[in-house]
Amino acid sequence: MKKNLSVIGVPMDLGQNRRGVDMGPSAMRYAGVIERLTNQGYDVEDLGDVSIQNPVAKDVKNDANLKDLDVVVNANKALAKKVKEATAKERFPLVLGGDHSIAIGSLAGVADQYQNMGVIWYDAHGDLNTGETSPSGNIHGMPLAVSLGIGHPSLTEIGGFAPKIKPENIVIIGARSLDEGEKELIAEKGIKVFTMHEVDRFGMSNVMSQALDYLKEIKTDGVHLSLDLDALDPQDAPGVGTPVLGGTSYRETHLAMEMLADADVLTSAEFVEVNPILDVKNRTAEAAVGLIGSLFGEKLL
Ligand code: B3U
Ligand code: MN
Ligand code: MN
Repeated sequence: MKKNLSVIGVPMDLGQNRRGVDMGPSAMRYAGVIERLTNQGYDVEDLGDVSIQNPVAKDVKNDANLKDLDVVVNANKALAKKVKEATAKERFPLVLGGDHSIAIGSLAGVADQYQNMGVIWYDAHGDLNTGETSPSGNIHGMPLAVSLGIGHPSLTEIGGFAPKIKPENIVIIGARSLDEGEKELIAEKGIKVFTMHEVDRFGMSNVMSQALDYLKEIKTDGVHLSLDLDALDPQDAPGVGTPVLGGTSYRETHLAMEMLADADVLTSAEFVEVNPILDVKNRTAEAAVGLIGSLFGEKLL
């Protein structure tokens, strides 16, 4: 793993319905994320937060079933620029959300620098909707489709090129809530998915080994981890906007992070959907920061 990190906060909560996820970056900083990384010997530069234009917009609808499209587009353009700059300076971008719509900007920024990006999407959801298939019109349910070049052009063209990633370069882990249109897209594009069924059946260790082998075959030149805290079971991560029962445990997720650290393949990461208003004593932010610790090499002994 690169020894120089750039931390970028994105206080975005307009990609979904529940207010408060804009405080996610503060909650993770409060839980000590910068100190944890510094203690591991990293050179950490905290770039602060991307500013969100009109942060009080809400459910601004358009014909395309995309809520608050303009604000989401502008924030992602700004984020993509910061991520691209950090990557160009040989730094590892660590993005703190904010709702998952910000993955559009993270991936636009890294994909500018890596031609054959792998993506690990650790999430209860597929985030493979478009305005046409989305049951909610919430853009946080769409970033993976957008990054494949599928969706509204003002989203897919962020950064000036599309697509950002190839379907065969994606591994989804932890899925247990997929909409019909998402299932169709998964089948059509042949996207690799380890649902909770596979996690239960084979165990996290086996699933992560398979995921890492799969990405190795593809010969990726960079790998991005997009970790949605709702992948975890709501008992371990209650502070998320759309909790889904039956998720990965805190320990299983630590193991996944430790295996990623050992594999030493990641070039960027983001932790999203921490909502302190829905949380219990900052438990979800603390879980996120604990996981970040493992991802960046903290050991128990
Ligand atoms: N698939 C649903 C729900 C959802 C997606 N992402 C989250 N929830 N966190 C949708 O609205 O697209
Ligand atoms: Mn998500
Ligand atoms: Mn999710």
